[in-house]
Amino acid sequence: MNAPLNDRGVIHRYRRFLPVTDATPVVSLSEGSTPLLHSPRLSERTGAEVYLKFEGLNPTGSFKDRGMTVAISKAVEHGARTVICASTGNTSAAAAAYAARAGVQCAVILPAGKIAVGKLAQAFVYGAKVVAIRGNFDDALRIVREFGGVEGVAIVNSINPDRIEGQKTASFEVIDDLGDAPDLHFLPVGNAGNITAYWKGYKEFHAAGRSTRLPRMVGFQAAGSAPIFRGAPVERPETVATAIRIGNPASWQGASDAVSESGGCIDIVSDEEILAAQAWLASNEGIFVEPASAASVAGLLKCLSGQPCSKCPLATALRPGARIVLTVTGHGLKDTETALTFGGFVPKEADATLEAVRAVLEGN
Ligand code: AN7
Repeated sequence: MNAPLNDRGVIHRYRRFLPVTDATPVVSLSEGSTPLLHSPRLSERTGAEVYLKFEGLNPTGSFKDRGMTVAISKAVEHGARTVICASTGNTSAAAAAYAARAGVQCAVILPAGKIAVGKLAQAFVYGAKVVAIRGNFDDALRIVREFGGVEGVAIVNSINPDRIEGQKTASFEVIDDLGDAPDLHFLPVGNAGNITAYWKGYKEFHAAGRSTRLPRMVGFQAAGSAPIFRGAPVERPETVATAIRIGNPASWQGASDAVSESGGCIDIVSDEEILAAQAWLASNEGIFVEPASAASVAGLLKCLSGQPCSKCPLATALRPGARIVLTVTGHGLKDTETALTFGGFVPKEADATLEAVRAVLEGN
């Protein structure tokens, strides 16, 4: 029902694999169908074919839009008048936008002082009610869970299975673009919903005969926020990549299953490695992603430089013809403050003359 002419969103594209019916009002901003960009330099460095799934090109600038179109559509179908989420920023931006589109209220609970400014601006401008708690993401999610039974309120964190359903469409797109699943799939891990969703999507398309194989799933956590890697919740998670500053992931089990079933692993990258990878990707491939997103690239570079984790599946994939996909989850414009601060970027001023400008360009 009601798929307007301009709706090219993930529900429209993959309806048959999603929990929607003719009774579901489709709330979409034409998310998904993001580019799978070939990376010439990473391919050269690995000897394999490396591709970047650039999720920053979704309507609100991150992969969260895929899950949100399904979650909000289902919430509206079930009569919700308010949606609520805890967030490190991107979920709140997506929830606020899709709630606005649906004409329902949105409330977002955020860790105070730890949200990239672009994401905070999105939540406000899309019209959400914003509460910044003196606590971290894990505290915010604990509070949101308590709204579970409230009449007319739908939780749109990834503990809502409709979010995972929508996010699995990214795997479908990778398979549709490559003609098969890749050998390896790298992605950042925070609350672990995305790695859970990708693995579900790969398994479903494989079962449907749309791919001949399954990839090994490799997830990267920030070293200061790495509960799955360390095997225990982290009480005070810290990282410059605020999107994945999470100490007790809701989809921990899903991530563990994805790596054990696929023969992959969870590894860590330091903040320095994350920021270096962010700068490298922007200045070498022309792709500006936020710090959390650069964790997948940092992970690949780390594995290549000879410090892989003990179970690293990369060795088997470093051969001509092997295909490695890295998801870069969010746009660099979300968090320009971090990029400017850590890059030490300040424009050099000059008088408004040719000579003065040339002198600056030549470094005098
Ligand atoms: C850019 O917005 O958790 O492992 O509340 O924004 O599925 O959590 C964001 C997570 C990676 C990690 N990259 O994904 C939130 C939130 C970016 C992100 C992740 C997030 P999950």
